[in-house]
Amino acid sequence: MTTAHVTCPLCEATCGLEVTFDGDTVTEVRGDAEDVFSHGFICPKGASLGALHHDPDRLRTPLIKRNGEFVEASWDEAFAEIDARLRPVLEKHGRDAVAVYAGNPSVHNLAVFLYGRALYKAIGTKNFYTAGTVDQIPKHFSCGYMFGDPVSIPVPDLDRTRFLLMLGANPLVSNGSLMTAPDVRGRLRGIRERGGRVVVVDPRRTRTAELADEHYPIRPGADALLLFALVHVLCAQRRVALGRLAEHVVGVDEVRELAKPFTPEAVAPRTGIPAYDIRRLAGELADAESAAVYGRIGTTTQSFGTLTSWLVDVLNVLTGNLDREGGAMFPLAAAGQANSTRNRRKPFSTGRWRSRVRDLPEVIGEIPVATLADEINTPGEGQVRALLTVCGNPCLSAPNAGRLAEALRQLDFMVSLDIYLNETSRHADVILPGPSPLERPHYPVGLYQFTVHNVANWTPPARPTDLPQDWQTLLRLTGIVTGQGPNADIAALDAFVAGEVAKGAGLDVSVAGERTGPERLVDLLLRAGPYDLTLADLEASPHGVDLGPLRPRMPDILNTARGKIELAPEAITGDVPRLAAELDTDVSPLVLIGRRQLSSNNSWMHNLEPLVRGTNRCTLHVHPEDANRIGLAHGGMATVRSRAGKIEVPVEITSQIRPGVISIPHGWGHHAEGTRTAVATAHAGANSNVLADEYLLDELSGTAVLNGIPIDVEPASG
Ligand SMILES: Nc1nc2c(c(=O)[nH]1)N[C@H]1C(S)=C(S)[C@@H](COP(=O)(O)OP(=O)(O)OC[C@H]3O[C@@H](n4cnc5c(=O)[nH]c(N)nc54)[C@H](O)[C@@H]3O)O[C@H]1N2
Ligand SMILES: Nc1nc2c(c(=O)[nH]1)N[C@H]1C(S)=C(S)[C@@H](COP(=O)(O)OP(=O)(O)OC[C@H]3O[C@@H](n4cnc5c(=O)[nH]c(N)nc54)[C@H](O)[C@@H]3O)O[C@H]1N2
Ligand code: SF4
Ligand SMILES: [Mo]
Repeated sequence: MTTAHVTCPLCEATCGLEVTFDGDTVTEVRGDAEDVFSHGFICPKGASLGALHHDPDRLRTPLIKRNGEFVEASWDEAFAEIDARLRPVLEKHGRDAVAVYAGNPSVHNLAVFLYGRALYKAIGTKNFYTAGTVDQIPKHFSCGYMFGDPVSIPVPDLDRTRFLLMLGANPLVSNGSLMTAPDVRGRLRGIRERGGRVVVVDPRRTRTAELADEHYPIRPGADALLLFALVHVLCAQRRVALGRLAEHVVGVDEVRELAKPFTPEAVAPRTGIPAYDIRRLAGELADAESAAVYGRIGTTTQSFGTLTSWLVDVLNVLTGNLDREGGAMFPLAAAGQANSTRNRRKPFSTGRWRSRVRDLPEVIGEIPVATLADEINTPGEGQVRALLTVCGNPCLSAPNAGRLAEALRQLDFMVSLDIYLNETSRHADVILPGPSPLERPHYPVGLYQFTVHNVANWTPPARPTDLPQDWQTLLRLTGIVTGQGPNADIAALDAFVAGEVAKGAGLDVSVAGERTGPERLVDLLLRAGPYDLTLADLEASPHGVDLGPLRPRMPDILNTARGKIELAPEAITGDVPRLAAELDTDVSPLVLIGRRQLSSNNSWMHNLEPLVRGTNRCTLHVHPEDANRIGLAHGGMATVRSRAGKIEVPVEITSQIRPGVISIPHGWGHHAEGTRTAVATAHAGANSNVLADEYLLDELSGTAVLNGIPIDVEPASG
């Protein structure tokens, strides 16, 4: 028996786990009680790391499609095939003809996080897509314009705050997002034990709402109205108190003006929250000794994603809680901290290029995935003819998934870096797998930028593997797209990447000694970081290094042109009239929202028996009143229709959802032909993104509306 201590790479919480092996077999995974951050916390997904490692369906060799069937291939054959078929597309049709889609695990996979960029830059396409445009891009947009850097996203100081106002987030299930915090339940209880309060705004009475002091079941998409009304009350009652932020803020008067029409009475019908409650909430927020407003995916993947994301921080500023202990603070990561004075960049801007077909602006280098199908379907110069997916399953995660799947069939060539043959990778011509989480090193560079407590924890590979590491695969692809052929000198390319990282950090690359790959990059990033750490220091601390509670970072953090917090940037406030128009618009009688589930990880962990056993979870939640009116029976089937498509799902009647709203979780629908995920197929469920409309976007950021989709429901016939 041996044990390994690993940082779980499955979600944003970064829990420390202790994995026990009998030889090469995982016999147990439990929370590492000595982990400096998670103190033994674990969730069902983390506990299934062994099942993932041993999953017989997980790919272990490259696959090449020959005459419509996948056959196993050697790595050399796979790269030769890619070279032979991708290079002609680049040469004949140019770089924009090759699109990239990078999915969520790109952030959770160290090699992809560090080396993906080199490949994407080498491809040089404007058609760069990620899961961000079905996720958090509105927050990058708002913070980019307010603070000057799209990664300067404040996180609630969970362990010290006395008041938490949380909108569109269910961290008891999601384990937190843009808020790296193992054991959110314990931390929220801590707030209450300190005499503080937790307020949740969510159309559903979620587990998080159950634990809270107050729950407001808001109408989907109305958060910006609610937040504006809170701003209105603070201004009207002269309760704006900037505190020590005062000298750093511009735009307060503009915000006060903009908030005028959004009285509690005006927004009450549309939000479904009584004016009286809104006033009381504003008072509680202003009175709190310290407070943090936090919004997550229910506030970003909706019509007013950017305005909502902006107003969250407007409230943090107006109450003097930004960058203050117990408020909303900016972490200081040990490695890869992009937003400090050492790394001054150009102030944030968007729309540096636009999408060809729908003229949608680029945000942080990305085009909305909602328009990927348009770019594939529409002939003309710059048409997308080849696609590389990296750790992504857009056929289940992107809007109008039905149309996207059809579009993928039209591509000349497609490559998927994926560990499964699933709904998306089945469309590929070549699939390149990678090592399991237990066979690669890990360090959550990206997630530590959003942590509620500064920590650093390095994970060496727990087990050896015959597979190439993902960074080697990415560099071989980089060789191909730069015309060096399928057998480029990986060591030379790696040295180049390391040289660039060292240069950016003002270091000589030789300080990292003999190390190569991600080890060398992380060592360089740590050395360049603010804590004077090296990788050797972390190697000597298998349970992590505690770098202390969050500390104020103002004004160092500010990177706007004026060096101030821009409370009312035009790029954002230009969308306020669209919001004001909402006050007079009729609402759809029935809208669809999503919901996450403890034992799911978006679309891709449904092939693990321990996570799918039990009752079918892909059900439609509907309030008893709506069920009665529509004639839906508990346990019966419903047909759900939107402009984009139609699915059938089993009905679960529950008063935990507000009337006028139905909920279906995303990431299901594993019935596609030609996949190799036996367990998932046996628990297929339905794909809710067949219903999501690719033309409904948060207008500023291009992020898809996945919450608040107008819908028709009827009992399924037969
Ligand atoms: N309706 C609706 N849709 C949503 C959402 C919603 O709330 N509602 N949420 C959105 C959000 S927030 C997100 S982030 C997206 C997620 O969207 P995606 O990132 O497109 O989808 P995932 O389900 O995360 O799929 C991850 C893929 O990566 C593969 N994979 C996992 N680990 C590895 C690895 O280590 N290496 C490689 N090579 N591959 C790996 C998996 O097999 C899977 O194919 O979905 C979005 N879609
Ligand atoms: N177990 C599990 N954990 C996960 C994931 C998973 O699939 N499963 N996915 C991971 C990913 S990629 C992400 S991005 C994070 C997301 O992390 P969270 O944002 O915490 O995720 P959700 O549980 O989807 O919570 C969103 C909530 O918003 C509510 N909501 C919907 N529409 C609205 C609205 O208009 N207004 C308001 N106020 N609320 C609304 C929904 O009812 C839901 O409860 O979770 C991550 N963690
Ligand atoms: S909460 Fe997230 S990081 Fe922690 S064990 Fe579960 S999946 Fe892993
Ligand atoms: Mo996400």
